[in-house]
Amino acid sequence: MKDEILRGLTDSVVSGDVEKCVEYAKKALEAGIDAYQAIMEGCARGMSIVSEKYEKGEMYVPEILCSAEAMYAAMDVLRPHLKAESIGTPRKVVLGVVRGDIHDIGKNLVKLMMEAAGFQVIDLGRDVPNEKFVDAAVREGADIVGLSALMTTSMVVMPEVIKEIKKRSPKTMTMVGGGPLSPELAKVYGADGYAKDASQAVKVAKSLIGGVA
Ligand code: B12
Repeated sequence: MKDEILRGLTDSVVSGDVEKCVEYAKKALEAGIDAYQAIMEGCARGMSIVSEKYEKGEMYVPEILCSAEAMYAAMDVLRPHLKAESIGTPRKVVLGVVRGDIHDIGKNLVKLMMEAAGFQVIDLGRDVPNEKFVDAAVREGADIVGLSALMTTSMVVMPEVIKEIKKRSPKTMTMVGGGPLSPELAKVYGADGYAKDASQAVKVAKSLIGGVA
């Protein structure tokens, strides 16, 4: 039953069926499935399949955007049911997609998971100019700045942003993520942390602020 519902969620994200996705999200809640599990093992898994299918030439851009819509619709149903974790004093995370890059589906997933874990997320959106990250880090006294990039052409601005944050807001930790990034590259860029997906992002963020990883 549980597996069937999670598979239903995944399949309806892949097929971009908003109505079905909402239906399965409601079914998940009725069946007592944890909202976090439904998002990660239902919705996010669906988006991973979509990315793979795109790479293989089995799906095209308009279909991918339908899948994202379906995923967002399910997330709207599930979000209020995420168990808000307490991490003591709310920690601030400034999050955004770097300059020149409009891929924000992954960043939005990271935001949702971070909020569910008790972080206060200041979302700067996508195609964010370098100075906007730095200004927000200083203004907000951010504990962490999370930078997302999905393209090899856009990720190259990350070291510039990180360097400037270290200069103007030395206590702020930085973490990076997105398809072309890797732990090695994150180190080269001077980031304090890297995560390959949204649930890892939460673990890494907690370890950066000295919480339980
Ligand atoms: C969807 C998509 C689009 C959509 C974006 C819609 C949107 N609002 O996001 C649209 C159609 C608009 C688009 C446009 C383009 N795209 Co595109 N797109 C994709 C695609 C198919 C899927 C990306 C996605 O959403 N994946 C699903 C999410 C859930 O996964 P994710 O983003 O990786 O996020 C997870 C992790 O990476 C991590 N994470 C992400 N961010 C962060 C941040 C932090 C701090 C942390 C810790 C973790 C973390 O956690 C996330 C959740 O688990 C990828 C292919 C791929 N395999 O990735 C190409 C891809 C990224 N696109 C590509 C390209 C080239 C483009 C275009 C230039 C195409 C064009 N010629 O116009 C434009 C770029 C426009 C621009 N200036 O940005 C290339 C990039 C190649 C490169 N140079 O590296 C890819 C890889 C496809 C390819 N193989 O050619 N694209």
